[in-house]
Amino acid sequence: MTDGMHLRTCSLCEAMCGLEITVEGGRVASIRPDRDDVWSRGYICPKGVALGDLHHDPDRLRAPLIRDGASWREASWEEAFAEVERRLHPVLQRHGIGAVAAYIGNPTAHNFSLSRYAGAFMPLSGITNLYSAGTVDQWPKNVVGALMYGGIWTIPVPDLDRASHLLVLGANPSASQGSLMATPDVLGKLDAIRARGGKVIVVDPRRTGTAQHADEWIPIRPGTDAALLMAMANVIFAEQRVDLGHLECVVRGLDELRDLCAPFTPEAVADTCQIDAATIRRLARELAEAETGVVYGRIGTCNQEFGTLASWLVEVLNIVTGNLDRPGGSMFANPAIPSLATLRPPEFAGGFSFGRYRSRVRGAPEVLGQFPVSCLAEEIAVEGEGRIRALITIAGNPVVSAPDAGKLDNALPSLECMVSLDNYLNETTRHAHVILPGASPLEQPHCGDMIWGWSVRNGARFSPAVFPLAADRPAEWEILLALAAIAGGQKASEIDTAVLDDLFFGGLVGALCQLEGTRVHGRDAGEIVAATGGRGPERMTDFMLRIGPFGDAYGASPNGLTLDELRAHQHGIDLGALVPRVADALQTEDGMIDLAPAHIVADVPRLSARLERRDGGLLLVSRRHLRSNNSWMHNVERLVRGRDRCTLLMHPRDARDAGVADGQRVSVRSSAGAIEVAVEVSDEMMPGVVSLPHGWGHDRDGIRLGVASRHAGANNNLLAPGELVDVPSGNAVVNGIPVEVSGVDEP
Ligand SMILES: Nc1nc2c(c(=O)[nH]1)N[C@H]1C(S)=C(S)[C@@H](COP(=O)(O)OP(=O)(O)OC[C@H]3O[C@@H](n4cnc5c(=O)[nH]c(N)nc54)[C@H](O)[C@@H]3O)O[C@H]1N2
Ligand SMILES: Nc1nc2c(c(=O)[nH]1)N[C@H]1C(S)=C(S)[C@@H](COP(=O)(O)OP(=O)(O)OC[C@H]3O[C@@H](n4cnc5c(=O)[nH]c(N)nc54)[C@H](O)[C@@H]3O)O[C@H]1N2
Ligand code: SF4
Ligand SMILES: [Mo]
Repeated sequence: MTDGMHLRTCSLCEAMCGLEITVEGGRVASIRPDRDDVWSRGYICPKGVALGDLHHDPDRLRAPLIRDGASWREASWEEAFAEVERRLHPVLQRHGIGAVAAYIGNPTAHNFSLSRYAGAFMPLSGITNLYSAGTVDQWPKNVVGALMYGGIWTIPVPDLDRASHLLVLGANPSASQGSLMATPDVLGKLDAIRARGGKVIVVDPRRTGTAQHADEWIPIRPGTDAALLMAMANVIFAEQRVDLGHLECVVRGLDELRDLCAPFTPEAVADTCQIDAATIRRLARELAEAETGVVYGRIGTCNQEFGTLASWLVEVLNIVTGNLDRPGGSMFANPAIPSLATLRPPEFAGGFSFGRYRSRVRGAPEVLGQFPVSCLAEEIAVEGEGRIRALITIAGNPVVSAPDAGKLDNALPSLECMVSLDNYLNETTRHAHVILPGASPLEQPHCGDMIWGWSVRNGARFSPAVFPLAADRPAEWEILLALAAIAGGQKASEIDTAVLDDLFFGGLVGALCQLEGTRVHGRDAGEIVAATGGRGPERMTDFMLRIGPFGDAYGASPNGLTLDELRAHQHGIDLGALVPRVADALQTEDGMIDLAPAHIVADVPRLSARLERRDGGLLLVSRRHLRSNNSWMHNVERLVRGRDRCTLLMHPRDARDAGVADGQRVSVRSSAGAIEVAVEVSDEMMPGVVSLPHGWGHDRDGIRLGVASRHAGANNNLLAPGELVDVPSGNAVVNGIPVEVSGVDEP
């Protein structure tokens, strides 16, 4: 029944490639690019081809596992939920919901069910102790979006198709395929900028594959992008090049910004950034003079010492050069299906504030409702009132992906209850008491959720599941609802997820019918619910599409989109190039963009102090590889075969100084820990900086990852000190860690 050709969006990364998947005899026979896909037009990468391997992977869990001492037994879903209750309810009775925490991992954002129901899980369960991969990722962007544009997820995107000048900092789309910049074939788009006479510049301590598609590579000392960008702003002010263009009447704080930049002259920052002052001046002038120019910063500018300042200054430079919200500049996408995640949480109705409460052990301030993920280990390990005694992980592998990984690995066994919603028995889930398997990427429908919020064009597409989920298996949204209900105190045997879903959906429709500005404001919620068919994420998608900017608004725009209409367009619907929409995108209290938000400005003295610090030693940064995806795709043979990729890249001069030779095994040590890897001597690194991939270290006992265990690599995050965070966001610093390197065997 599943045999035949299926059109399908790849859900693995933001490129959202359209695929043609051929199934024969119940197995994936081939995966090819869909040349007629309106979005990706035939683009694909090797991971998309591996979706079949993931689906058929014998190690992928298909039934729940319950811990039995040191071993595991497969269980029915009823038994598994009963076991969750048996472990969780005593914690609730003794310590209350405050002793229960959740960790939400990255695949949540790429999963049809999880992305739409993570928002139901939190309020239904009553859990407020939330940790996520967000604080080792884009939390600085969320802080900046909230404070400048009024929305946590209001993050403008480079208009790659029309830009004539692109300055990329700390991003390597040749590996990552773009992040907070959704597009297929980024490199093709960079080439096109140059082909039409434009310029692409990459600022990165490593001469990456992306730099090879640029006009210029500018190496930078890790963690100093904020100083560079401050100096560029300084030049733009000093040379009277500020041009707000059509933003004049929505921007405030220009004078304060000018004063803040004043001390950061190119000469003042040059030594710190290791970029000469003349180059910094030129970078500023070229941006200001470009017909349409845009600055783009990603993980290397977030996961670092000054993540928020750097992310703020990216926006600042786009604004003061008049490039925000203009074609070819930095623009706001207009998603056809607005994500629930983009709705402002009620606790921030009156504007965003920070540090409303503090973490128990280190006193870290809350930022947008979360503590740094590196707090999780100590909140579990340190005894006392308020200790975390139960943890639910959802599509996350923090034992590999989060900083100070060793501490977390040691802390998890002390939990009274740990439940993981995950497809694998891996480094994190091996500590769980119950593992509940999610669907494979091909076993559920797919429809991009929040990713369309930062796509370089507007569009939409829906793909049905390729393989049906076995009849006895709940979908992931049902698992989330059941877990939420158990955490909320309900008995597992009495849970009816259909009722919970109706409650959640009805509540959502009711709230949006009352919210001013929505396309159903003032409408009868009961009628809207009755007019929306299906259940679960499909029903929610239909609703959000219909009330979205291109939707039929339940009859108000009769030619508008519905999910049925979207389904009929199997290759997707193109909704056109981005259009200027700043007034509509802004959700700030006064409808203005504050160039100098107090919470961010308060961190500038820390940057000034950084200019005084001399640090001559080696700094470690991270890197990604096209054939890898954070920690969880190393069990696919076709992606890991070939030479070892978990190597330390090191400049020849540094290798000579450390007395190590290409291919030699070395010890890499930081204040947090030590690992051993092979060194790869390469002048693609700038001197003084070494690079390791993250996501490896599959050498732990008790995991069930046959292929990955044979290509174990070492865990980069054993080296990341948990106390290193970007102050305004609490985001982890995993780039720019001081390390020492020495040989452990003969060269
Ligand atoms: N040193 C260093 N560390 C980093 C980074 C770095 O650049 N350097 N990058 C950081 C970033 S940007 C991120 S996003 C984080 C990622 O951090 P995490 O999200 O914690 O880690 P992942 O490796 O993505 O783990 C994903 C988990 O989800 C499971 N999974 C995959 N698909 C599904 C699914 O469909 N359903 C369910 N239920 N489970 C699924 C996998 O088996 C795996 O256990 O890592 C961060 N860590
Ligand atoms: N193939 C693949 N694709 C992925 C992922 C994956 O693991 N594999 N992960 C996905 C996820 S979760 C994310 S968040 C995105 C991330 O997408 P990107 O942001 O493109 O991430 P990286 O490819 O790690 O590139 C980060 C770059 O920052 C540089 N860098 C490090 N420190 C600094 C610094 O201080 N300053 C500057 N200027 N540069 C610095 C590094 O050398 C590296 O080249 O990728 C996504 N796509
Ligand atoms: S670039 Fe690769 S992983 Fe990303 S969506 Fe396309 S095929 Fe999938
Ligand atoms: Mo990420």
